Amino acid sequence: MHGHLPEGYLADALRRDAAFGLTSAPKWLPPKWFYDARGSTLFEEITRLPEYYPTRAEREILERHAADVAATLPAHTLIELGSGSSEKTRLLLDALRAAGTLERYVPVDVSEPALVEAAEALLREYPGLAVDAVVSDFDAELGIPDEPGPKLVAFLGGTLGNLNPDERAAFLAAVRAKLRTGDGLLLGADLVKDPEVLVRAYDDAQGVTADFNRNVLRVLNRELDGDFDVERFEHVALWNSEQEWIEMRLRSRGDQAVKLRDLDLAVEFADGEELRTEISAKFRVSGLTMELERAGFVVSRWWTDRENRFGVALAMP
Ligand code: AVJ
Repeated sequence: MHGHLPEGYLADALRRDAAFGLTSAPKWLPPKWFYDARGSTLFEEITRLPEYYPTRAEREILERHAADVAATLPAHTLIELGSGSSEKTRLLLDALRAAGTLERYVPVDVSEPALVEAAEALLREYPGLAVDAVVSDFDAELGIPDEPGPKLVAFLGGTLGNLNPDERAAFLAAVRAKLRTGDGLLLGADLVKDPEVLVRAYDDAQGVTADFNRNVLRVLNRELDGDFDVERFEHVALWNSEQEWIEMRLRSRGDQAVKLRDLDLAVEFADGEELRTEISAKFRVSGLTMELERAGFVVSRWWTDRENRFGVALAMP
């Protein structure tokens, strides 16, 4: 395990994000704070919901095309950013192993428990594979190691959509700067589609996404000694047609005052006031191809699922 994060880094980052976001107008919090143990479990549950198609659509693409990926990019090392506990990784590992090139797997994630669990399972399942987990905040220091053989950096699940356009450009350029000729980036992106389908994916009938959204308040309560009355915030998911992204918000039911004792901060919410918790941008193949080109990539392949809901691009420096 390579801890690229200094002691107290995450605690400080959370304090800064909460202090800044909760005193901004409108109030906002970055989505990375959803993912404590409970949040990660809720996200896993989301991926199995009938309404949440992206995970299944991306898996379909990888099931059909992982061998193509391995043939186009005979990587010795697979580096997976924001790996979580992804079972989709196995499709890539299997394809690279079948191609005979795979030597090393490097999962990169902010969550150390998720990394340890994933790394241990893979070590058991893939004897002979070197697994070197890297704890890193991929929007700060990427955690992409310099490798001798060709490396494939995978950023799957559509997580790119959590970044706003400026952050996205900076992120893609930073990944590009870590790659050499012969390396590649495998990028999963959710595609623009019927807004009703999109909104349902982020506002499911069982309320799992609502619970996931509110989880960020529980994280603040625990980590910053806060007193958010979690159930007094209503889950909102809406389609921003201009920006082409889904927004998740938490809407205050009634006027409320919240204290975060660790920050010595009192925050007031007016009735109906919304706290913005996530954007999840949806892409067009043409638009994302241009963004990749602007970051210095050449897009060599695009694959989509049969219903054209989700895309996976293979881009090269
Ligand atoms: C993990 C960022 C890809 O944006 O679809 C799922 C997170 N949020 N439901 C997404 C999420 C609400 C997810 N990503």
